[in-house]
Amino acid sequence: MRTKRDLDNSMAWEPIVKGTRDWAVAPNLTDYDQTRRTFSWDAARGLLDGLPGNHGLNIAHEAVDRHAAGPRREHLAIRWLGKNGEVEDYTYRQLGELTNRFANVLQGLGVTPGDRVYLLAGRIPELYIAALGTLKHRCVVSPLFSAFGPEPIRARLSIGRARVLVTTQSLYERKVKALRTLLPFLEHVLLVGDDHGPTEVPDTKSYRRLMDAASGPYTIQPTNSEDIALLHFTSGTTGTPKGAVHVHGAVVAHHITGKLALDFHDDDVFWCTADPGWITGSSYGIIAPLTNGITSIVDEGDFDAERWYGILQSQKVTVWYSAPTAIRMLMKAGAGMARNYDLRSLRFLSSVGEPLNPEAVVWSQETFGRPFHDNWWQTETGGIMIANFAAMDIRPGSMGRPLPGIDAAIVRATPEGSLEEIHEPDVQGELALRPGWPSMFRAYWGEPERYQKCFAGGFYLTGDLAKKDRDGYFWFVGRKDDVIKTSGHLVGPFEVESALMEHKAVAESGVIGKPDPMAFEIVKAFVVLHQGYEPTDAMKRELLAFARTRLGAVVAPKEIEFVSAVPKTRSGKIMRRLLKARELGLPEGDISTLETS
Ligand code: 6R9
Repeated sequence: MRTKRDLDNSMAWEPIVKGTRDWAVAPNLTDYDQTRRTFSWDAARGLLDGLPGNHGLNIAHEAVDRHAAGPRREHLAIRWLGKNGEVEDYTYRQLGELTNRFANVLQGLGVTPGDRVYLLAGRIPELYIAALGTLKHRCVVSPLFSAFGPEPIRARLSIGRARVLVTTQSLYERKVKALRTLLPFLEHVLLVGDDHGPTEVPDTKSYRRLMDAASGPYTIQPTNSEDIALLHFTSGTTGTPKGAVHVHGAVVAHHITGKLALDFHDDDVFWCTADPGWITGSSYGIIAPLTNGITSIVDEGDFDAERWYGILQSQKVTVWYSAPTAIRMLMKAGAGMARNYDLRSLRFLSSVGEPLNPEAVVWSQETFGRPFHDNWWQTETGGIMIANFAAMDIRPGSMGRPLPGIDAAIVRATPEGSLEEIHEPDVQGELALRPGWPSMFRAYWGEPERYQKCFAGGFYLTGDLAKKDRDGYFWFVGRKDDVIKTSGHLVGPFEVESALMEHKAVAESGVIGKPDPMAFEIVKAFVVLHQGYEPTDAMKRELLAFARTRLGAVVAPKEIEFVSAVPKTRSGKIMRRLLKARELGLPEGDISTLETS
């Protein structure tokens, strides 16, 4: 299996040349250069309705109401597949009614536009209904991973000062109840029963009862395209999690990237495997397929190779959006398994979140007769920025080319401290984007300075290192900072270090992403123990369990190593780069600021 280190050699892979005339369905974008030349965001905006009476742009209107009132009203919007085999279908009309009810629930509780409504649940229908209903009521929706432990949940609820939380009874009891005294701003907790029924739990309200009592009609009030719609948390190297703020106008980018990068056509059955706790699961698991009026599959279950192939077959999925870790797990299960299923409905396969190794692209071409199309974006960009398009030849290992309307560049700092674009091909620098696309984040919640630091020289700086080849294809090299990508999830080392430090035996810790053939990276912690504590296997197990209880499985370290000291700069910053270099047996680089005493 190829890892990140091998990606440097990947330009040597044979391109996958796709025929341009034998399409069963012609791609939406057939001539890249031509589309780039003629593209305008105004024209993309023109593909949407806007609220009746020229009352602005609201994501939920574009995603639900305009279809519920039009020729696609009886079209299947969401098919939900429960983890125990249940199936629930929601047409655009039904989704319109249910999201109206949820908007009325918020209204009835006295929740007002701009208030934050957080969602903490697995992929259940109520999550999707609440998200869209929240947008109708012009509140800010913030979906959290249900796999988070209490600490990441508390931090995120506090940063955005959640007024409402929609969650399930069991998640509430396991993860939120004990935090309530720390969350005085959290006024309403709406619980979905574990059987999706009504609940009776002190200090909470029953989602089902409120929905049953709510009235059906709801008119979305005028919405400015700059009104805040989504708050999606991401991680940095230091400090608290960052709440990326997205506005209703972002829907223009969601919609057009669905068409151009994911090649949505009217009759598509689309399956985005991502959880809405991750931006992919919001932008493409909720918004983009619905604004395009197509059918979206939502699977509650976790990854399981047989289950996934079964879904592709039984639901006749045509467009599939997944992530490299999952693709590598399918590869591990073997191409033979895939051949037991009829996967001929699949037309377009796409991947995001981590480097997609060239081998995986070639494997999917051999196994499905279709290559995975890698694309690149971030929580901050709100939508796909760089992509391998359906009509374009694929260079396995490359992220593709910028979307029409997106100017991407490779930049570096000059000796004078300003920023310059690197025009020579194949030279590594920081991947940067010219601001101005509709789904660009508008702030980090409550942190204007942190936001400002992302911009310089007329660019948004992504924090990723990349190269651009002579034909304009972009190649991922690595992260500039120390954030960790594990199974597609960004993890901030500081959040993990802080949680470990709360254990009485831990004096210090430094956390890195250790390369992993399956998950891209795993979270590894180096730990210094206080005097009097022994670095035993039992202590290791205790710390792993402690971190897992506090942080949840996604964020907690998978590996712990005891060390006598954590290397730090003279100013006291943990040198995670050095820990990583040592872990990999690489040269330790410039250690001139390393504290030696
Ligand atoms: C959508 C999403 C963003 C970071 C990004 C980069 C990494 C995303 C990638 C990729 C290599 C790709 N990343 N796509 N790396 N190839 N195709 O993933 O958002 O969770 O904010 O992560 O993920 O490092 O900067 P987010």
